[in-house]
Amino acid sequence: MYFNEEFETLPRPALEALQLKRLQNVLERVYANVPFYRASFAAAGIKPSDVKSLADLRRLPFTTKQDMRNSYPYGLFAAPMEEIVRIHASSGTTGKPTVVGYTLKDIDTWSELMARSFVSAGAHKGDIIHNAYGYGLFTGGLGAHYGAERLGASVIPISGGNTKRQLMIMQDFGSTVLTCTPSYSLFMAEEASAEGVDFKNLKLRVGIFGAEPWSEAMRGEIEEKLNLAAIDIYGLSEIMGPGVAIECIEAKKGLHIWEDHFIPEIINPETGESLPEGERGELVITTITKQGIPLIRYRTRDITSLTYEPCICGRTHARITRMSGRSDDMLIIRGVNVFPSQIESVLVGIEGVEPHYLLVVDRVGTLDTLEVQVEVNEQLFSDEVKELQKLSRQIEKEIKDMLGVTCRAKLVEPKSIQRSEGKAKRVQDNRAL
Ligand code: DLL
Repeated sequence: MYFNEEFETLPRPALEALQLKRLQNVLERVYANVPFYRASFAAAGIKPSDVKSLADLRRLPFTTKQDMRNSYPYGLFAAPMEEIVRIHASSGTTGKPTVVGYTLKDIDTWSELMARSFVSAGAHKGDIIHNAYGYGLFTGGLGAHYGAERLGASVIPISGGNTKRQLMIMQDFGSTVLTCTPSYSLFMAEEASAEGVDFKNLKLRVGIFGAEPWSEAMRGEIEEKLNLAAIDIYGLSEIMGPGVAIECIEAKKGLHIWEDHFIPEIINPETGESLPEGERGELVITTITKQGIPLIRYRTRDITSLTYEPCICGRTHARITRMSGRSDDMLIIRGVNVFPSQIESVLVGIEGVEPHYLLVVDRVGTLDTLEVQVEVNEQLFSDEVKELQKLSRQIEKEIKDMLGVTCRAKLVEPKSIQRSEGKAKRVQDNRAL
C-alpha cells in the first residue's frame, strides 16, 4: 500500500533526474536569498551552476547546527517572513534554540510525507490515530497531526502526559494507531498493568515510534506488551520534523528516506569524507524542495548507514539503518534533546556554583532520569542544609524552565568531581536500551 504510488516507486533513474533538477533549483534559490550560502559557496570556490551531476553535491560545504546558531533566529530563511506560516524550534547547543520556518508549501509537503509515512507503517484512512507526541515548538505533535489529517484518518490530538487519561481515551475512543516516543509507550504499558488495563483488549494495531534512540530488543518488548506492530520513524526539526524516514511494515528492515525531497549521504564524522554504501557514519541531508529554510549538506550528527538495495515493499527510496548513536554529545531524555553545554550555561549563571559538573542519566523502570551533580564553593558547602536545599531547588527549576527537562540536582563537595586532563567527561549514561 502506498500513499503516493507514483513518487514512492519512481524508478531510480527518474528519481535521480528529479533530484538533480530540484537540487540545482534549491542551490540557485539559497544562493540568491541567503547571504550565508553565498559566502560559504564563495569560500569553497563553487557556484550553483557548477553543480552538473548529483556527485557534484560533494563539492559543496556542509551546514551545521553552529551555522544555524550563528544566524539565530531567522538568518538562514530563504523565504520572506510574510510567507512563513509556522515556526518550530529544537534544542540548540547552548541557551538559544534552533529555529525553523515553514511556508504553506512546506507544510503541504510535510503533511504528504507524514501521510506517506503512516501508510508505510500500515495505517490507512479510517484509522483512529492516538497522537501522544508533544504539541508545541517540538515538531512531533503537529507533524504527525497534519499527516494523519492528510491521510484522512481521525486524529486524537492528545499530546503527551496524563497517562491514565490516555489509557481511558484509547479504550473508549477505539484508537487503532499509537504515535509517541518508544520509551513513553513502555511507560504506558506499565501504567496499564497497574490500572488493570490489558492491551489485548484494545484495538491498537500499529505504533509509530521515534524522536529518540531505541533498539531491536525494545521493539520486541513493546510489541509484546502493547500487542501491536512497532515501526521506527525518524526525523529532525532542522530538516522538517517527523517523517524524513520510516520503516515499511512489509520489511521492517531499514527506514526509507523520502528521496524525492531529501538527498542523504553518509560521511566519516571525523574527516568529513563521503563513505560508500553500507558503511556506518554520520548522516548528512540536503533538502531539495524546502522553501522556508532549505539546508545544504546538513550534518545531522546521527550515526547510521545507507542502502540502495531494492525493498520487498516496492518503494525505490534508499533505506537508512536504525540510528545507533550520535557523533556529538546530545542526549535525549524523555524525548527532550539536551546538550551538556546547555546545562552548563544554566549553571554558570547561578551564584555559588562551580563550573564542575557531571550529568548522570539512567533509566528507572521505563523512565529516563537525570541527576545533575554539581560542585558548590567552600563557603556555600559549609552553610546550613536548608540553604543547600534551596540552591538545589533553584538549579532544578532553572534547568526545567530553560530546557524543559526535569532533573534532580545533587550538590557535591568542592573538588569532588573528577578533573580531566583532556576532554572533560560530563556525562555518565547508564541506560541500556
Ligand atoms: O525528534 C522529530 C521527530 C518527532 C522524529 C517524532 C520522530 C518522531 P528533534 O526534536 O529535532 O526532532 O530531534 C531530532 O532526535 O537528530 C535524532 O538524534 C533523534 N531521533 C529522531 N528520531 C529518531 C529515531 C524530532 N527514530 C533528533 N531513532 C535526531 C533514533 C531519533 N533517534
